[in-house]
Amino acid sequence: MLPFILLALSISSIKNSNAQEKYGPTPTPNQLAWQEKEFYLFMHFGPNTFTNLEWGKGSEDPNVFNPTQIDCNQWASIAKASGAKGIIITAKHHDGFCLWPSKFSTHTVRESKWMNGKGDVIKMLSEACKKAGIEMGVYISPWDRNHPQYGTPAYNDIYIQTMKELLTGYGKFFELWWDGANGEGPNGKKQVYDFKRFQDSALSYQSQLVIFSDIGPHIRWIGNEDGIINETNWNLLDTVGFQRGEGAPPTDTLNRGNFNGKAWIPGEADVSIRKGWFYHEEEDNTVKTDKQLFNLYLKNVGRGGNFLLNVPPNRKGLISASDSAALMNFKKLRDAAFKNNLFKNANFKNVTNGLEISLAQAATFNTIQLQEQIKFGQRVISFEILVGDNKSNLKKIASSTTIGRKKIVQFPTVTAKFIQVKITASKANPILGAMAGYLINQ
Ligand code: FUL
Repeated sequence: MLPFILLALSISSIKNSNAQEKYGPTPTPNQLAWQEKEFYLFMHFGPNTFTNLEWGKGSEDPNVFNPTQIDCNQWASIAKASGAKGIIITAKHHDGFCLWPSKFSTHTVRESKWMNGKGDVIKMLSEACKKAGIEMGVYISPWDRNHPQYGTPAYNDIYIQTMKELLTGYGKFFELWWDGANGEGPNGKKQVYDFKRFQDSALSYQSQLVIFSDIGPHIRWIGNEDGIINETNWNLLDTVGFQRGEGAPPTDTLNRGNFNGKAWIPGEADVSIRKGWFYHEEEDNTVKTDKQLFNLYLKNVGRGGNFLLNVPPNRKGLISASDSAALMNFKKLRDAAFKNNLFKNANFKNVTNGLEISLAQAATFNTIQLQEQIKFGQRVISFEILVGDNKSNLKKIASSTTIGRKKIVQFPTVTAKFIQVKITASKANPILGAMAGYLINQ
């Protein structure tokens, strides 16, 4: 193994980084910017909200879509207040219903009585997000159980036109979300998707987009809908020979990435605040608590991924009070947990196998946050944390694998003056970024 050159620095002083070499696959600037968002909301909304289904059949009467008090400013301001950096909306789910009056479908808001057929949820939401100062993304389901051309080559062109309409008509989106489900259309046929053309077209309309699917190209599914990423999490994935949906890599691989994967494809953890993805009144008692959300945050953002939390608007077209309260309290928990970095004024020293931190006075903590400067690639394989009064009197309190963009490690509360982060295995010289210590009440 190469000798370690550690650039382990306090949050306020990351320097010298440009002198470093890249190792292995590295993120694009768009992927780096995406990682910084950390947390944003998902909103499933459409006919299913009103029919109590999760997968609409596509044959629903468009008139079922009738939110009586829709207020996208409420969605955006709740998202903003919760610290979410954006909202990704199901512009079109598997039932094919378009939340905007698409020219390429006859199953849209235009065919409904809602706002006399003059409504456009995508327009309303894009204006609300702009006003609130958050970003927006779109879920455009390739599977379409309504479109008469589905299952024929013509549908691939229609899907591209549909994307074009959305991606050229409503300002910039940060993310495009492709679901892996591919069932039958109204004529009983399955579609052979031309994902290569879909991808090239989408990026030709908005080059800053990051595209999510089971296998990227930019962001991967984490293999479950529980919001939990594996403790070992490589931002690398081998995608050659795999497909979206049924041909995707095993879920366990998606959950941890590939150690030697050839492409940089970090994980995004999608999970619903409620049991289902769409709003169902009978699931009002399944809203996750602020503590449950915080624990998920530790297991997704704290393991180097992003957190996409689904908060579905109800039949009125509003975020329910219970969901909003959980979000506000989740924000308070995050703020309280990460307010006081106990290593803020510490002395950091790079040593051959890691990093030593000396505090002026002993501190009491139970959480350490580590980061790698991922623009140089992901390198650390495993590490240990030792603490004591001084260097000659150390006790191991934690060990873990991989760091990536962020690793939050928790352990029983200790009081110590001296902390050692010992890198026990690494692919190349580790280049650490910000490091912090916290006492989190749980
Ligand atoms: C799944 C879909 O089939 C669900 O309906 C939902 O949209 C979820 C986020 O992705 O695969």
